Amino acid sequence: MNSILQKYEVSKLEYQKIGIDSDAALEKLKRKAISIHCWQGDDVTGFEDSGALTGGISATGNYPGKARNAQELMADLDIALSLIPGKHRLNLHAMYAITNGERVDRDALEPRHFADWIDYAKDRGLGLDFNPTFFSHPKAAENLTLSSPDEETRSFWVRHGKACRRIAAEFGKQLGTPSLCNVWIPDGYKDHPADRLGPRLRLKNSLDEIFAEKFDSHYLLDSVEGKVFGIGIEGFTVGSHEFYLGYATRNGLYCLLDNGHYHPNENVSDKISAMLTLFDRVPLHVTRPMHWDSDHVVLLDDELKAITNEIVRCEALDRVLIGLDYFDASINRIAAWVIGVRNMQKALLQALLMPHAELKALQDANCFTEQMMRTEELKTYPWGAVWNYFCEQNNVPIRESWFPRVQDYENKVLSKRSAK
Ligand code: RNT
Ligand code: ZN
Repeated sequence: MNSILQKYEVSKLEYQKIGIDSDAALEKLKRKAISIHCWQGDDVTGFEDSGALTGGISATGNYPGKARNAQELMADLDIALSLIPGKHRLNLHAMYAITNGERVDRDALEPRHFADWIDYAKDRGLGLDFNPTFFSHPKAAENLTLSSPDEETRSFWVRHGKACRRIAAEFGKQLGTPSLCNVWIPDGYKDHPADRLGPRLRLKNSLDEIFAEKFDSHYLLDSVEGKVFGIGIEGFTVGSHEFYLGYATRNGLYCLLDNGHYHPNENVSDKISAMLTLFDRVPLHVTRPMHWDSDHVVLLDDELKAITNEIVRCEALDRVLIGLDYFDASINRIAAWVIGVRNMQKALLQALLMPHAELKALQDANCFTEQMMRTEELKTYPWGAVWNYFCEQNNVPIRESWFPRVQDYENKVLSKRSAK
């Protein structure tokens, strides 16, 4: 018997003593797909040659070897996927259209411009999610898109939103799993505006136009993502949380929560249960804000565990759609993917190995001392042994042994790429 399995068997007995079936936990973990964001691979650059990243978001660092085209991004993703246990989803942005040299503006994008991505996903058994790209474009230079007072600009972005929903619906149809199409816009002002209502009314009208076309929910799910502020847009954000929460509730859309988009003392972990009372699904962008929406690599920190504890406690593994959203250009980009996705899964696993029903019963009986004691003692249970066994079961390297593969790829492939 190998030691990974031996350690697992011992740990399994420990969990059994507190009423936890670790085999069942691993089954659930295996079935939970994480939507992996393609944009970590190239610092949110895309394939359009449209210049700098705009919209108040920023990827800092210049680690060598970033993907410069679709072939490189796909190859890099393959390395990451080979080191992550389970079957997942890939989250694309409109700026990753593959047009083979043809210049296609954002309002003219069609499903055929994503045919190579559909083939890529089909070959690997991945689902696809999607995002219109309302930034890094000449028509978004003022950080005003769907709320622009310039009608030509506003209607251009409305056409983009409509085009993207058709593309995402095609993903869902071809891959047999609904595609989440998430609208995030950078719109806002650097300083205190003279008019807050006007931009918000224009945004509402634009969304009404974009969401007028109805699609089968087996193919397409729609969400809107609010925010508190962006760099250079500190004074006012048109698409604030309450704007979108209300809009989504009234219009049958989902309201996506990005945990970098709230005031630092507000926690998305607390918002999940509130949203579950209103919506049948809650999409997330899991990231790591450091002081602000800095989109650092997801670590196994307290807030990540608080988020997954809530998902599992609410028995909402199938209702909470987990997507990642970070972009660190200062470290190896493939390692950044692997670290973040594996951490997301580790956090889910530790949550799946908790006796939630018993802890809830203690709360309802006002036994707060015992509830605290049990919660704290759980923290040193041997979930690491269960995680290692999960990696072995799913044929990916355990612990730090995945890293030499990334180093080898860096030496053989990434180091040969010149900076663009
Ligand atoms: C920006 C939003 C948005 C983007 C991606 C690239 O603050 O979080 O989701 O990060 O669309
Ligand atoms: Zn986000």
